[in-house]
Amino acid sequence: MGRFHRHPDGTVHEHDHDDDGHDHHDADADGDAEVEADAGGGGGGGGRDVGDHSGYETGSERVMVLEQILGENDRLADGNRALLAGHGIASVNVMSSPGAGKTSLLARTIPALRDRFRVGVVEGDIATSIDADVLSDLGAQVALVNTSAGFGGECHLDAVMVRAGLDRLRLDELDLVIIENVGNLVCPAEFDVGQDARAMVYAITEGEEKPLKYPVMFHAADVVVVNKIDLLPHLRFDLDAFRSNLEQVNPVATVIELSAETGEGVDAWIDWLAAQAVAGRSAATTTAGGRGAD
Ligand SMILES: Nc1nc2c(ncn2[C@@H]2O[C@H](COP(=O)(O)OP(=O)(O)O)[C@@H](O)[C@H]2O)c(=O)[nH]1
Ligand SMILES: [Mg+2]
Repeated sequence: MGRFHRHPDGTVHEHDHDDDGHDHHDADADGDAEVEADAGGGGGGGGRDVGDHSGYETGSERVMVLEQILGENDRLADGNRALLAGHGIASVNVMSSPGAGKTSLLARTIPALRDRFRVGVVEGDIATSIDADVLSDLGAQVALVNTSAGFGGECHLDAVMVRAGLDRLRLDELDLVIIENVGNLVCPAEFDVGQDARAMVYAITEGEEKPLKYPVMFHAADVVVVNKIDLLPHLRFDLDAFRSNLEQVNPVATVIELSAETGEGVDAWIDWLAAQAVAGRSAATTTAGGRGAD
């Protein structure tokens, strides 16, 4: 996950969560991406033209506030993680731009997993219950979190909002919680909500260059679902160029190409999710065994 950092000279950068003490290059030797944050007070771009940041005079203060908000969010996210782990529930945070196909994919996912795992959904939307209604009709427990209702219309879910959703699910009856985040290619990647894994749904209609333009999101993902491949014959889309762009930003993500519309490739996604659920279950068993549970 990206993080804003303020340096003694006033420059501001966004760093990977585990990344520390590095130089200010565009990408580390291990492929980790670093991103110039728009809040930059100095805007040092190593000779690269990163645009004019000189008008942004409140950069340092803004970053301090952001760090405090994110720090508090991380604390609450750890609470969500502990709550879910205590119930033996695995959780996946599904993120994408609006319309990439999150709900369509979940509508295929819930029936496919139903016989093996009890799936709950925290459905994040700025407004309406349209997606929540679609998924509840499939028999899943669904907790709707409208960010416009009491959460200021946020463009992402944070740990507090997800907790509000989890509190409305019967956790004792679940094996896997899928969080459909608010459609946005930037903000959701900044907020840990207590998930075990992050999935990103990317649609080929979005263009090959998106991993380079939105590296924080693509870098944060454990799995990148490449959706809408049924449209390949109709688009001027270069799949190899996309794969290469993704590789630059995130060389380790699992990549699953599929069509939520036709179902092609969806089995690989179901298998990936099932593996998450099994891992969550066995982690809970191990912990319970360690405590000498009967
Ligand atoms: N052709 C095609 N359309 C899709 C696919 N997946 C989703 N869509 C369409 O894309 C639109 C947005 O999908 P939705 O699941 O609501 O996206 P979300 O905003 O990410 O939840 C809808 O019109 C879907 O029917 C796909 O694999 N192929
Ligand atoms: Mg949706």
